[in-house]
Amino acid sequence: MEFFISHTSLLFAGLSANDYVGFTFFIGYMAMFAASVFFFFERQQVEGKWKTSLLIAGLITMIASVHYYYMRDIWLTTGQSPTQFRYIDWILTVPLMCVEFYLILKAFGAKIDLLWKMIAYSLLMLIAGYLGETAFRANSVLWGIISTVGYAGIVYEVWFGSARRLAGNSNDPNLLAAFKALGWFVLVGWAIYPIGYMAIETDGWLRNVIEVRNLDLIYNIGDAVNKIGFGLVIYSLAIKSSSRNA
Ligand SMILES: *C/C=C(C)/C=C/C=C(C)/C=C/C1=C(C)CCCC1(C)C
Repeated sequence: MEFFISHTSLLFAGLSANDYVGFTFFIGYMAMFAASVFFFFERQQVEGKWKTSLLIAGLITMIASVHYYYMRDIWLTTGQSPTQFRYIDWILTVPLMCVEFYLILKAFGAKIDLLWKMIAYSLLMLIAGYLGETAFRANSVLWGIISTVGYAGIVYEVWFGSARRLAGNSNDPNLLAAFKALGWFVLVGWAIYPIGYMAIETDGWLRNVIEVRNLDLIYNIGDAVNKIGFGLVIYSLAIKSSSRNA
């Protein structure tokens, strides 16, 4: 009991009133936890194949929520960026977001190759980004550029590539609207991350504009918006498509 009390007070002593980055770790954790509960329960409201899409949406926010649980602690106890946990989270959740694209396009002819291509781009993007933030930080610009090639591949696929063509040929206005919304998440929502990355102190291009402490602030806001927002687009498509056929 004594341990419990001292542990709790230690935890809360660690979140000071002006630690805005710490706030976003807590908000991100709880928001993504709540979103997972929502997506899992709402599976009952949708039919057939949409249950899988909602399951994946819930897994994305749940995986993130568990990582935020650890990241909060690291931030509070050390004040350091929890880079390893951040990238472990991304390397699981970003490929799952590619799975969401594949699942909604499957009925309109998407082949498994499309999924592998998008996963390969994500891995290139995330592994290069991780190396640039950690082992090869002195060359973070170079690794950032390599990472951006992977990111550009995903953007190309969604805006101009085969994914875009399948959505365009679907003749399903609900699908097309949801696909476009997801495309904006990838183009604008995901662009938040390279901006955060450029705050890296050694040679980040924006290191004199954005404080390093804010890198986590930027990543935390980006994660909540992108993971919950992405899931909500899938959810609304699932609801619309289910009631139309019911
Ligand atoms: C839920 C997590 C998501 C959607 C994470 C997305 C991450 C990115 C789009 C990261 C991109 C990066 C670059 C394009 C260059 C610099 C390094 C990264 C990894 C921050």
